[in-house]
Amino acid sequence: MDLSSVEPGVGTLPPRARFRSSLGEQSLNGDWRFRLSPSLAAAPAGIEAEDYDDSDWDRIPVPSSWSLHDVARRHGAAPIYTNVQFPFPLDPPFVPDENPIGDHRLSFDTGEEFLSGAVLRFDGIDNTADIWLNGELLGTTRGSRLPSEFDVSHLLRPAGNVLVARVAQWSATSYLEDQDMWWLPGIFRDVTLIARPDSAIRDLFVHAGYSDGTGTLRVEVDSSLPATIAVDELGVEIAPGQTVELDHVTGWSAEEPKLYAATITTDVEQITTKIGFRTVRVVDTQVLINDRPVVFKGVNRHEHHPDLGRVIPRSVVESELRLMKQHNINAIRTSHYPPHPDLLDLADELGFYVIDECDLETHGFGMNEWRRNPVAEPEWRPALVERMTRMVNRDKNHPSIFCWSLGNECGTGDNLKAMAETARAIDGSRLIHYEGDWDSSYVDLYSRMYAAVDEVEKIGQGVEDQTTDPAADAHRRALPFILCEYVHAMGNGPGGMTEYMELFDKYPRLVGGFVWEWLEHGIRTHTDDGREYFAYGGDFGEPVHDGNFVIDGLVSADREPRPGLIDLKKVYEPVKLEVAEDWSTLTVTNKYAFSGLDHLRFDWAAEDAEGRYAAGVLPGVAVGAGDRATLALPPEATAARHDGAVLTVTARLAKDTAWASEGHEITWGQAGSPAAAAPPVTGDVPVEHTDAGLRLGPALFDAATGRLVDFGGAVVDGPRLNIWRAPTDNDNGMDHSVRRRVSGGWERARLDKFAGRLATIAEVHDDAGPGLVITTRYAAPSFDRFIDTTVTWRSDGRRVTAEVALELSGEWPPNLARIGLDFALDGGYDRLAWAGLGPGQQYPDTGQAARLGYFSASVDELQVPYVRPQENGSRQAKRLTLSGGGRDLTLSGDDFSFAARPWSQAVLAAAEHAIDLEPDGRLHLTIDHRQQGIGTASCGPGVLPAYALDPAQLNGSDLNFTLTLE
Ligand code: IPT
Repeated sequence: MDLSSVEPGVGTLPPRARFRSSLGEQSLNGDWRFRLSPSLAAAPAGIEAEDYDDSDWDRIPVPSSWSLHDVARRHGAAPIYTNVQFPFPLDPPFVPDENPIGDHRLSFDTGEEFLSGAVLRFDGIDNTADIWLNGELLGTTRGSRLPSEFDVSHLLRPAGNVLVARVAQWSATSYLEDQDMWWLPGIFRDVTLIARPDSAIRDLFVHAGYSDGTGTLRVEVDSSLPATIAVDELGVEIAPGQTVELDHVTGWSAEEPKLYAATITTDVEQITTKIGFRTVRVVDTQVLINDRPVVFKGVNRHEHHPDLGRVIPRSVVESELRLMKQHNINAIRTSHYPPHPDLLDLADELGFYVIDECDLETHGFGMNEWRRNPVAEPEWRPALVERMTRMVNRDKNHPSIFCWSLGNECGTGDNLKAMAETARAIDGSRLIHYEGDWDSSYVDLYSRMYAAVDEVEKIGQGVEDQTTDPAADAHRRALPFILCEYVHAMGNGPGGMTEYMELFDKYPRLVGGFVWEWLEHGIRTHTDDGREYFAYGGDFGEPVHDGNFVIDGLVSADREPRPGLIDLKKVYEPVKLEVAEDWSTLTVTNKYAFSGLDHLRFDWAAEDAEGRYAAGVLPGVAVGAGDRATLALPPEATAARHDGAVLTVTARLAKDTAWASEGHEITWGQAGSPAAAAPPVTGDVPVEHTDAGLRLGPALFDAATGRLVDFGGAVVDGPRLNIWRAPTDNDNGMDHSVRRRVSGGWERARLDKFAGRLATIAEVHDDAGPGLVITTRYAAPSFDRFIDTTVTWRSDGRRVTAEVALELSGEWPPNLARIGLDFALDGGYDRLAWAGLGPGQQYPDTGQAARLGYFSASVDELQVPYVRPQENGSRQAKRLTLSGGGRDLTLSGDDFSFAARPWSQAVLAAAEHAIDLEPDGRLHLTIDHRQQGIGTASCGPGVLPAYALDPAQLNGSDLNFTLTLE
């Protein structure tokens, strides 16, 4: 094997489109013989021989990522996760001698139809393989996520064919495939034998454009036989190369993904394919699809499966794309390689705008000042251009693809320009994308990742800084702007999505963005005693790794939505519904580019503490694409308004679609307010001195600590001031272990170690009646910064009110995590009901999906099981009732937030995986008066100033609040 070659694959056929012909295909997926060796030197010789005895080899399914299979794990294979850094020395084109080799063998018989000519196709082998059929070397595959086809016409026989693949984990081309994901070698996509006699069609190129109601169709057919192309639905029959203009064609868009079945027929075969009429153009810094400006509400999608690695069953792909559609996502960037072809078929059918990205990333060279970066070294150019050629040819017939991307994070270099030119020469009908060269001189979109809101706004206004090369400036200023990655969905968050969406809505040049990323890449793993968890970097003993940075998705590895996805659905809503404060009108903004609202129905419902008490439908909501209208709400809805009530207007699908059923909620709008805060009590019972402590109505305080120990029979420990939280990934910042950002400041200031000392405890008797005033000084070890917390307690005999006043002194880090009060409760409280925002979590800059209303949940249900545990589960309320213990306890106040957990915050912070969290038998309740936002600093900008909790800015109502317990 030549593992240090920088050349393209060897022995492969020229690339072509993928299509299905009546001539037939045979899948060679299935059980293959498999043998793993630790290095090429240790790998067995002679395996290509037909009579090689592989009877003592293991078996492995093909396709597979071998590191996830016991047959390989037993021999030392393991997943490796690195983000930017290469796990081996940067010594191109060489790779380490320790280079796992997976030998694969399959014997197969085949049918008559393959004997007059056939092609063998590998859809993806990571990283490189030598392939033999019946003892003869066919060639070498390179380019893990691109197909390689070999002509096997001269070798195939009806029975006893022996196919051998020697797969190496590392080769020179590993330097081109440094994507932020697990390194997972194997034959991970399908292997197929395809009947292709000389007379068969070699390639097909469908050109189907659309403008102003007219479709234009031309199909190039590479065939030695005459062919005809028929689109029955349009009554069209044309010859290859002939152009027809068609009236009354429905264009293809993500909103209305109309496809027409086409048949291409020759004397020997029939090919069926689907055509979508779609033209993409850049006009006045906007992207027009079929003449309409489009906003891309996208996500980055990697391919990962928690049990199978890079093998994703089609049913999983289908359900995840449906899930995307159900969450108002209309665009996918196939980060950072061409996806399994099924994805593109489904994107055509379900309706997504796709950026198809080439299998290329050389990010790790950046750690060495980009020395010897392959995209800048001439000897790599043929391989890079060939990769682009293979992607464009494989995927050129998909209407969903509006844009070709050269790759990701490769710095700059002339080979990228050569790739762009190559793509344009094959297919001038789509845009070209590459983010890494900010001058953007050879691309059609100005693309950036993680740019901050203020910079994006400048770009929207066209007043951004000049390009590095002044000659490129005019070109870039004429380009639409896209965020190929933004808002990093790692752990709790991302915060601040709304602010980006507002910019996309406001500035035509800002054509949208792609959230990083759709999916977490956890690997399902079990402890010795059988408990399940998702593993991340380092969990397989990798000496070099990037920890949980691989866990950064809107859905978990098994496609369970995280709160970020629920929020994104609201942020990406295609229709905006605004209910007037007095419930009299509804303002509807149709944010679709093409669709009216006929496919939706609208209903309203009014709810108060007793539940839903009035509801109805809204007839005739007709607002054209891009328009806005204000309609009167039905008089019954307006009349339903009263204190403590909420009106919700909901837009739902009026009938079943390919991705959701009739009734599926698209979005909603609300007005009203659940529950007014109960008025604080006036003190009319005196303090009693008892053996157990100081009693004030139902509250009993420990005289030595000043803490509440019993409330109406419930065993309580609190309140304790809490200004910290279990750091979120966004608090930790991008470099989790070294350059901690916000949470680093907390750690240095020891906010997690704050403890209170009772300063004074005294009785008062003033205009507001009798009460107990307790001042506690909170401080951290080693430092002289204090928060003096004074709580004045009063009771009417049944309830108590705590009036809290904080006073900060000393020097503080730039942010606090929260201003909260902690309580721990014994006695089995395990259910919470609240009036406020729900049902999901909400922080100052997240929780766009949280709605006004009345909610209840078990403590279990309140937890978000992040793979690496961290602060989660906060909800805003005016009134909160705990039950399941002795007597119900109710807390009320002006808007506060609460989090309730079966473990302490310290335990939450220390846990590395969700299974490290074990309930300790108490309910840990934090009542927050203020909290710092979440931001998206795990990769990108931190919390926006409006959502930061800066101690220097705290005043008045930030430091004074009231809570009533009953
Ligand atoms: C950016 C990468 O393009 C992407 O693959 C992923 O690693 C993401 O970051 C973080 O999860 S690159 C980053 C250094 C801006």
